[in-house]
Amino acid sequence: MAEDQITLWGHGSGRAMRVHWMLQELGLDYEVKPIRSRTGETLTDDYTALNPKQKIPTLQHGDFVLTESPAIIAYLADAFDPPAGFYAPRDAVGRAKVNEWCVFVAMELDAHSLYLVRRHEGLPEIYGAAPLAVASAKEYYLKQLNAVSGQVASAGTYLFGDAFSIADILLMTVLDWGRNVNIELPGALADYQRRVGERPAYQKAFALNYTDRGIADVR
Ligand SMILES: N[C@@H](CCC(=O)N[C@@H](CS)C(=O)NCC(=O)O)C(=O)O
Repeated sequence: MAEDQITLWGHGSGRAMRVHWMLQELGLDYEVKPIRSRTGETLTDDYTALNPKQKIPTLQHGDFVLTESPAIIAYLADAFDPPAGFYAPRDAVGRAKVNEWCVFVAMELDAHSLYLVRRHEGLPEIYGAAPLAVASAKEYYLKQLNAVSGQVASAGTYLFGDAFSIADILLMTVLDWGRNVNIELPGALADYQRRVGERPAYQKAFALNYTDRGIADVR
């Protein structure tokens, strides 16, 4: 299974970036199908059979198909041997703590905050403009970030100290997204964002995922 072909469907979005980045951290070879959201490319019969949600990203690993970016990177952390310095605990308590941060980032910072801003400020023609909801979501995002600042300040370099994990991948992609909608970060998190942005795997993934945009446009 580990040596089966890996294919990543998705390009140009923060959620696809998470999967590119994890594959780069693991040093894996993979094929990219560079389809994008809202181009019609996710609506074809063939793609809908893979991902009925008609969204990106989707991962194929041999015959195994998986959607949802947090689930995909968690699967990759389980299915492959983590490189030195990558925290991918195999015990229940360790996994639960990583999962706790992953769910927090995916729910509180992504789904309940920035995705709301994206839909109701960035895509009003599809989802409707809702300025009050957008302002409230931005405020909520900043409030929730306090929990993250505290963890980074006490843990050290990454969310779990010196070892990098999938929770950092999720967090960084959300911080980049927040920066992209002009939400300035508190100092400790701005430093974290700079530090994480120096990882070679992040930079390789960024260049692959955002081929038509410079790094400065998103970070
Ligand atoms: N919860 C999903 C969200 C996937 C998602 O919303 N992808 C966006 C691009 S970032 C998409 O494909 N949107 C297309 C659409 O809504 O039509 C994940 O994390 O993978």
